[in-house]
Amino acid sequence: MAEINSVTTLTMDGDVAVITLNSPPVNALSANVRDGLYEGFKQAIASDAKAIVLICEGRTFIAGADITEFGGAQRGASLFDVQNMMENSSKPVIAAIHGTALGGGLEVALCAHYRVAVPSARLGLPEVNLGLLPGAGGTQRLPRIAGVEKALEMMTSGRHAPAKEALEMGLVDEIVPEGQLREGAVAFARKAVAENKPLVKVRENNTKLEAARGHPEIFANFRKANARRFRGFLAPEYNIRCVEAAVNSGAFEEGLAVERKLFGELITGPQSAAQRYYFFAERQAQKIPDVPDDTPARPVKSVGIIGAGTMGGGIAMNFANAGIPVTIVEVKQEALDRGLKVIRGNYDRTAARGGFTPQQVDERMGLINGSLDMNGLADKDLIIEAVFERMDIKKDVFTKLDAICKPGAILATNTSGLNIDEIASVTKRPQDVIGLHFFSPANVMKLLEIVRADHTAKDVIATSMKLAKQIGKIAVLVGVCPGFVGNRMLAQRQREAQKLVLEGAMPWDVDRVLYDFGFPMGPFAMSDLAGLDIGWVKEKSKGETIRDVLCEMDRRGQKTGAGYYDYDENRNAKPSPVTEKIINDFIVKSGRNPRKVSDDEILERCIYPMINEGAKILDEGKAIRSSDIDVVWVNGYGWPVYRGGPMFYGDQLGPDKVLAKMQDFQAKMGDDFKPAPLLEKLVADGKKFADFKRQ
Ligand code: T1G
Repeated sequence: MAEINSVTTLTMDGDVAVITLNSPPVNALSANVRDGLYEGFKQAIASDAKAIVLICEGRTFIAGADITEFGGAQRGASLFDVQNMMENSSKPVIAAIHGTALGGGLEVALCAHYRVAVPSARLGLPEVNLGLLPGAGGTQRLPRIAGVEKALEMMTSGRHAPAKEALEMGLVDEIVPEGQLREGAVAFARKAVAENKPLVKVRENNTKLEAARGHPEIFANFRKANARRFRGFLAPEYNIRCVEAAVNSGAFEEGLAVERKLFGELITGPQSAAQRYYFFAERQAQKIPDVPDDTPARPVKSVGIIGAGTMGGGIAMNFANAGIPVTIVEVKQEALDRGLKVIRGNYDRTAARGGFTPQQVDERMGLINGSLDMNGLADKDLIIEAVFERMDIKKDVFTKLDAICKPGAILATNTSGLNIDEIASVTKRPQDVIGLHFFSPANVMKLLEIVRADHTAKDVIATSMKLAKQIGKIAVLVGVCPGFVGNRMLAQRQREAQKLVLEGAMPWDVDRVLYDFGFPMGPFAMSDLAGLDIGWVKEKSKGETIRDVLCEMDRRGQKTGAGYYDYDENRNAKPSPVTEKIINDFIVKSGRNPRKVSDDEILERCIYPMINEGAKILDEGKAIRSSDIDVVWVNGYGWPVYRGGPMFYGDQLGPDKVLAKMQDFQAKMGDDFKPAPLLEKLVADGKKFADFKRQ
């Protein structure tokens, strides 16, 4: 065995040279790995081996370029030189794939003459999720091997295709048994030599490109079909242009030149910077400084849920989807029946879209039981309360749970902002109480705000963080304060949105500015969707707010065909002259004159107070780091990931600019814009939100 460098070895398995990478955690193509590959292939090609196998130790094959090296000085061997050496090798090169061959990793594998994989392997080009495109020939080689349509779908979705599908699309040449990758790859290599198999260069296979040549509709239709999903993002369009170049340019090198140019534009642009920041932000959020990774978690083999309403039902589905039996407790049979019927309906709709097989639906429904008896929860490992958002009701439920549940059971509340310390105070086991704040629809929304109360035990936190991953959620640990992180910051935006309308901005102006910024929907369209009469009481309504007036006129949102907007029969919204008159009358009646409000002012007044509130949240220790706040907003509130998150956006703007604008607004409009002390301190210290570390 020859050690090429600290992460690469070259061994001979009979007449087959085996280059092995071992660079944890994911064998990313760092400078060291590229050097190892370059030297490894140079030696293997020069050796008397008849074939070469590339394989990786650890959890996975190469999972891409080393993202931490982006933006840094170019060091080490060039990836292109490694790829050219592999492709032009006079000996068959076989890539042996396990785990995830992603991005640059798949691009390296596509320069091998053949690829073998174990059944659990997954392959993909997810660069688009980093605001990028495959920059090592992937945009030119994937369409040649998998076809144009498949390449467009894989490159713009970033999804990881399972080995079986990869075999069907020609990305993999053979599936070898799980746990026998090395043997299988060496055997394949020997067979290639024995059968004098051709040294296939993917770059030379133009058949599938020629089939697409002269069919620009392929691209036009693809763009049209995905316009909504790609809105605001640059990378998907750039990926499409590279595949177009592959089809329309005669030569591989021409297409490669387009790839390099567009890759260069993206990697130096703000969107990729934001999405790369966000990639690490999501992983950082899993790290709790005072709860070490090896903190033992409590077993959660059974779950109880109090309340079969929209939230309770959605929450139950998450656990059933993860194979964990759930008991939902309700007070009345009809409420229970209604809740279980809604769950069934949700599953049936997903099955109708091909998301589940009927058998999978039955399996999941089989894991969800209903009950009217809370005592049935005595032996459950985790109980989640999802009842009406009133403190007295929550306290009553927790008092009962405290008496019923076994020692060591985790008692969680799904409150979206009530004081969890107060809820825990009615139990003799506050250390077992935690907040698990799911977002509606709970079976769909990825975000889970895990709320740490004063006495919550570390193993309860560790268990909840681990469980979140198990049920496919992205968890962020936050502290107890009104509205926690997400809703607390949202309140700032909602307040300003309402105030802007009372000054003359129309609801559709505010919505347009936030929609163009990248949010999926503005606050007023959102209110119309949810219904303006949530929490509105007809008997008590005195036309004191614009919402009151709208509801009194039976303009309660989409469901009544009118709210802030007017809706056509297809629920398409359009600005309403009725609402405009109501608003202007309202402003005049309050003794003010409507004024023209600029788009910039709308954006700044909706976003800057959120960032300012984020600074308060950090200062109070209700979030561990600024990037956690960004993970909450991207996953729970539709903040466009290509802007990183509110705190990242604040850092891009410059905290000094945010402070100056807040001070300007405060001078004009009062203490709603009072700068957070931490914001002032960071500016004084010339620091960014990302620099903030809790002492
Ligand atoms: N570079 C650097 N670090 C990486 C990394 C990468 N590509 N991928 C993962 N890590 C780190 C991660 O930060 C974490 O670190 C640890 O590995 C485990 O990751 C030229 C331009 C592979 C599916 O986009 O999707 O190739 O927090 O917690 O859940 O065309 O990581 O422990 O310190 O996510 O098991 C394209 C990105 C790059 C794949 C594993 N590749 N990675 O998931 O573990 S661009 C990607 C993933 C590129 C070329 C272009 C996932 C995973 P820490 P993890 P996991």
